[in-house]
Amino acid sequence: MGIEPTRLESLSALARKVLWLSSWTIHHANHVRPNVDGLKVGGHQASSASLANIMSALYFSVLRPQDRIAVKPHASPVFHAIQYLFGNQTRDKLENFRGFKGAQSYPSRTKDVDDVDFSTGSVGLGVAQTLFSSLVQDYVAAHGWLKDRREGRMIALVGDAEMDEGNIFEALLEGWKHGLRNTWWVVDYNRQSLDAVVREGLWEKFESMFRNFGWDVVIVKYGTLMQAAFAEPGGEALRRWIDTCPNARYAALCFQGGAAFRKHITDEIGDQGQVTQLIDRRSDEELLALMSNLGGHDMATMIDAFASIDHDRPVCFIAYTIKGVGLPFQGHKDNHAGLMTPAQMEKWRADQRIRPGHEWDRFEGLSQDPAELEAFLADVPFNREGRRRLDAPAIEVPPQLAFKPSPAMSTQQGFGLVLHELARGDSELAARIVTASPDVTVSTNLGAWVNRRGLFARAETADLFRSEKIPSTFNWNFSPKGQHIELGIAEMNLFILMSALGLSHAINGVRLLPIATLYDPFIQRGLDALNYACYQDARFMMAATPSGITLAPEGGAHQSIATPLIGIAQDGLASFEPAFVDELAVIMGWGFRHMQREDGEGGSVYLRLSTRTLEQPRRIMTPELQKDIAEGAYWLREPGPNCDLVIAYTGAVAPEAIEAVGFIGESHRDVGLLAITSADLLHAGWTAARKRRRDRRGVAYLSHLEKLLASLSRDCGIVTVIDGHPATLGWLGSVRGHRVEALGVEHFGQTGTIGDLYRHHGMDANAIIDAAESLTVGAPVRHRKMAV
Ligand SMILES: Cc1ncc(C[n+]2csc(CCOP(=O)(O)OP(=O)(O)O)c2C)c(N)n1
Ligand SMILES: [Mg+2]
Repeated sequence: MGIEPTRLESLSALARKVLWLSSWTIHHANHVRPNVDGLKVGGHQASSASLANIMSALYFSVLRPQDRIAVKPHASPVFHAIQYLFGNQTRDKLENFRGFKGAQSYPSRTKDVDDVDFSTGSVGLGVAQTLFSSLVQDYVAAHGWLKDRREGRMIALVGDAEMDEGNIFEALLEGWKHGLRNTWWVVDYNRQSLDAVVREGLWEKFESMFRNFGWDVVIVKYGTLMQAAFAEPGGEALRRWIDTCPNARYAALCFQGGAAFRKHITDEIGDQGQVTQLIDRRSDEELLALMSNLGGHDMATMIDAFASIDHDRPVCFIAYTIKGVGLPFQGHKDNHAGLMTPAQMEKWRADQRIRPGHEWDRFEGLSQDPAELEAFLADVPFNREGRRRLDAPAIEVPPQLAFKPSPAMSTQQGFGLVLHELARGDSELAARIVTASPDVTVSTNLGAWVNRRGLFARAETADLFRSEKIPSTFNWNFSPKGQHIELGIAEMNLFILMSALGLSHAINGVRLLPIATLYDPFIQRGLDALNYACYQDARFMMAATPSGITLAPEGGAHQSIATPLIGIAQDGLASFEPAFVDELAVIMGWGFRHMQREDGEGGSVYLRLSTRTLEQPRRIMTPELQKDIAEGAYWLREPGPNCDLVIAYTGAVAPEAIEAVGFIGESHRDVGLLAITSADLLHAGWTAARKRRRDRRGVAYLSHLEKLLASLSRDCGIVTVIDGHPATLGWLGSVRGHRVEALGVEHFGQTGTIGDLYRHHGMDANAIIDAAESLTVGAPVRHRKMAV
């Protein structure tokens, strides 16, 4: 091995340039650009410096167009600087780093212009994303869809403190189960976090853990200067001293400089002749350069380390680095938010031979011929095929999804029936669906789908129970053609897998339609990963079931109260809670289309389902009704001309609402019954309509809900009811100024029958009637007789 000297020179020069540009970007944001908020841009300079060399090695030499990378959030300026050198990022956006529409603080797929592969920001998630993206690549390849595209490596640049995030370990376990390949994690082992210096010996724990999971581990500790020094007489003693020096001490000495290193080493190892001479041969500056020459900061060492991998097993590189290397605060434990002062920057600028006013010039201050560097950059493999983001045509979705109806069913059952019907057919839509569940495949009604479509694994395994002819409802055959990915219980993994599957069109150029199933309350376990998946615009559908207190006997641990509010608030996720299965089928069809929209309007879909069996309406699904269901609401009973009361319900409480309307109707003839399939879309539509009117883009434009409520008089009362937090629908009164009584669940935990709990939480028919009476005048309404 060994890299050609001129190539090494160019790479090292570019790495220095990347360090300069990333630091200048941050400096500019703080000291040059007018900063009206007085906010300092912290948390970037030291973290970026730590990775500047490693990232330069990767982007300028090691990476191939098919590789995909998740960059540690605080190394975003390094990423942008590299892209700037490639000509993929503009000076304007760098000057506006962290500003409105400027380069993003953390690399963002959706907001940055420079072809970010994976967004990062919430530490730990980007790391796991690479692992799951590799599994998705295997899935796509096994189904024969990769065609002539080459397999890429999925690479994460990981902070050492980032490794504290539990989701990384959850992902490791899942990767091991699925025979992970083509994944590299490069740990920036600077032994510093945000607040502090990390524990001693962490690398040993990493090493044994990764090896345990079948990973190759490459420890990159010493740079070439160090290696040369170790070969000198006394070099071994120096190496021992470096190896035993505590993290905090090493960091502090890096900050203090060469003289401090000299004093400390001499004091600690005493006069040992050769080692003393080794140190004395070097000036303070040279000694600091030697001691800062950890593997991660040495171009040749990093290139060799990456080139040493000749297999497709996953690899963890533990690259020793110094946080803030090359900057005045290198190694200081407080440096996470550290910034150079203008005076320090001025000195550094002069040292780099960068003329004032030429700070953004791409090759300023480098001794190499600019034309040569330009030619070098033009030939970099990573950038050779132009824009890396791919696309795939949308898969056709039929106007109506079929299912085998029965007179009474739950939405959870209906979900299984719709998928079963798709599984029985041979549509392209069904071929592109890939389901996944965190150990709740059977209990969320995916069984029939899985029986027909099989489980995915790279190697074939038959269901032993089946081959032994032991009766079982489920057929668990694994094969490369399977379409269900069975996960362990960790919900974080489920959502990161959705994030990876849901970006397959952009990463692999192959459209997949991923569906996740899980228990509704456990959305909260994976919420940050769900948010992350939405943030990077991954497209998937999730069916969360059972939900609410409707699974009454299961008790508080499994009851979800807040999820409808999550459904409203989560950006990028359209949430629905149908009551009836024909509605669900409409929503799923709409959902598959929504997941494939590329007009800035598309997104992911959340179906909040229930195990409660309801009598199903017998009706014809007209195009008008379909449209209303997909827009979030329709009148199950139109309000009459003198309507003074509306009952608006969502989901599994439909029977209570219908029953209450029956009683109320005896004395209020024109009462309306509003079926709300999506509080989320209604709210979003209302907000968008107001904005449109304010912007004068449509002065008379009304949202779907505004149109539905248009005929009601101002003094009509609205009772809302949902098996979830009442605030989900409580805002309905603000739309046109109606008084509202919002019913729902605010407290955890009681077990009981559905009847017990609806009574307990005040959302049974009588509670709805009471709420209605409090909003109206007139004769008392007859109530449902209670069993004694
Ligand atoms: C989930 C999450 N929690 C907290 C943070 C805030 N944060 C950003 S960087 C950081 C420390 C990172 O240390 P390390 O991973 O070692 O990276 P370094 O700064 O050393 O490069 C923290 C706590 C975050 N971004 N995400
Ligand atoms: Mg660190």
